[in-house]
Amino acid sequence: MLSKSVEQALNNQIRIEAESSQIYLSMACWAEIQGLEGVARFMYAQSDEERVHMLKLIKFVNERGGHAHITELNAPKTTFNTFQQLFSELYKHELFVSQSINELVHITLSEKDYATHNFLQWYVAEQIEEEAQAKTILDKINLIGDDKGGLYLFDRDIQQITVTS
Ligand code: OFO
Repeated sequence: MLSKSVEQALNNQIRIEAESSQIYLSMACWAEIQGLEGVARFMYAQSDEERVHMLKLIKFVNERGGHAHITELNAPKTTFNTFQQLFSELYKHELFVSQSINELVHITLSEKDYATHNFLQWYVAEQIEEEAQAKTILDKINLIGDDKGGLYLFDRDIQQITVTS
């Protein structure tokens, strides 16, 4: 059984994962209309992945005697100045999500909720991967800068990155 504060914190994370999915969907749309198909595909996959993260939390809350709340979300940004900006925002967003997972883990420990603590370890591991992946991509795009040929190759190469959920 979940305590009220753990339930509330999990519901907050459900909203964050839903917003992450929308943010990456919006990034996918922008990349698609710029003609960078590989980047768009990567972002669509990221968006799907965030929805999986959200659903996992929803199921857990409902199975543990809580009630997962589906709420209104903040609208994501729709345009970006450059691909560097796009990937810099992706990386920053992943750092924010990691921070939020850490706070959630902290709450489960202070509530002595070891079942939820155990469940959240999957998210802790996932965030390590997501941060590393976002950082690798950001480093590459920073090297390329505005070079059109470099961007073309980057768009082709990003399709090789396998998305794990
Ligand atoms: Fe849900 O992991 Fe990215 O944000």
